Amino acid sequence: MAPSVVDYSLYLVTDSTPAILGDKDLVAVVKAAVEGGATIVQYRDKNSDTAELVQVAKQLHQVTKPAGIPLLINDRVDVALAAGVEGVHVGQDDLDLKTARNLLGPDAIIGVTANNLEEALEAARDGADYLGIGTVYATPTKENTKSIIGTAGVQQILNELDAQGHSDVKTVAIGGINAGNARRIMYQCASPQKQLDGVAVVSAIMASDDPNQAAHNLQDLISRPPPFASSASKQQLSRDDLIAKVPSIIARMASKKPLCHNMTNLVVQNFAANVALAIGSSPIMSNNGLEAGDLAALGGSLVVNMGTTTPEIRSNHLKALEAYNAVGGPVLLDPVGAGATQQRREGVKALMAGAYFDVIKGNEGEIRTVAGAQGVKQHGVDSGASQLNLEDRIRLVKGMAAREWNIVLMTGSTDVISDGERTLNISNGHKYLGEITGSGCTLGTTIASVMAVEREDKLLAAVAGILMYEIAAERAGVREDVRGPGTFVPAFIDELYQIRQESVSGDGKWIEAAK
Ligand code: 3NM
Ligand code: MG
Repeated sequence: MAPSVVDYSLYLVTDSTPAILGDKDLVAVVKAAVEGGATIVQYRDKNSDTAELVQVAKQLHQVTKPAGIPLLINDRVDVALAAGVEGVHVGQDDLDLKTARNLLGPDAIIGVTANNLEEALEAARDGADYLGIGTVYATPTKENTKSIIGTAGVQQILNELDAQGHSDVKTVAIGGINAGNARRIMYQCASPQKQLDGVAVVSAIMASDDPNQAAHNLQDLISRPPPFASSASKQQLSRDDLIAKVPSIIARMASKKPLCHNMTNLVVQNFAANVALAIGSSPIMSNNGLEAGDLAALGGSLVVNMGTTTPEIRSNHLKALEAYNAVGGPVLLDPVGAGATQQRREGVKALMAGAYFDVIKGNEGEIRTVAGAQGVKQHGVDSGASQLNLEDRIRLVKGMAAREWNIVLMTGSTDVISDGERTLNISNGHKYLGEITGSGCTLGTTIASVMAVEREDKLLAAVAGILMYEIAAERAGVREDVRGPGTFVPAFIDELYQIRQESVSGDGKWIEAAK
């Protein structure tokens, strides 16, 4: 079997320990997984004696060979030679790649574990056929892993492999991958130039009661893009052309009255519901993750706001996110106070590892915390600096959106928003927004409401929400009856309502205030 034609899409790594295999038979599990859709198998057994390893390897080979898929041995070139299998997988502490290649020859498949950029580049230079990149997410299966690199870490490696001329080396991600995240991991790890060839799993198949079904399900999940993937290519419109589309999108939102599900903090529930009603969406304020599946089925969007979060609320957020991600319902993360406490920093990490967000919206400090939550070094951002200039803000927002394959909005006197390719600055708004509670949170509600109806172009949807919101604030702020924050709030809700009515009646002149 030529290494170049190997299908790496669903890479099964075996585990014979009782904690994972239970009382199942190893060979039977592998057979079921191969029949279910595993495309390559690595026999990994850190405990058995050599004679046993060779014997089991031969039995496994009798399963994989007729199925036309490769069998590799973890670490042990001698066992691979003795059993006559297709290759080996070597970790960083195992026999080096060049020696393994000399022993096994040019046709053997040799893979290497890569935890960071240096290891990946070295293995690629030395002629690895594929890299097992990880640890993506923390996993009880292998507790002595070096570091958790997240999808961002994998992406950085893919990027650099391509940039340094190693686009031909195959790649699989490993660590904590299961049916709940495999599809998102395939999507979010990709760099624009190089995608993962597959995912490697241990427990998701080996610990399953039905390894055939588990493999079948995983193969099905990774063979198609996730429902939240952008369906349309990003329209390369000028800023003015993009903005000109906004009033008709607001009109569409107001006529469809989409459901906007808010999992928000205690302080702003009432205000957020009023803002949703004013702009023409249909709010539901529910923090119960168990009913999110029913709500997600109604075709609306979800706001996850960390304002008054607790571990219990976080687990409700994760349940709801799973439900919305499964159907592609747009979700917006508002990481309120993200960097302020250890609890919140951990909360952000857990949410980022557990779900896809179509939009992440926050102020400078919050966005910087989220950007760092995956443990990736932020270019040009000194964590000690308190304030970024506009150029650095743009670079951070654009880079993070490209990395997450989503929309990132950093609010401020000038808002910066990007989908990783297109980046816009918006400078509307009014100073009273900074003098009332919940103005950031309800901007999230507004954007999410628009996202529920504008699914093709997520950036356009978010821009429409920001402009409606900030132009309404501007109009309210200059009204004669508004004398301060107190009178501003009802005037603001009225202006949101007015802008909605103008848009619905086909009068889109309000958008001319965009700046
Ligand atoms: N190698 P599960 S993580 C074998 O990071 C292995 O190099 C890893 O198990 C690495 O799919 C890992 O059950 C175990 O999370 C992956
Ligand atoms: Mg090893």
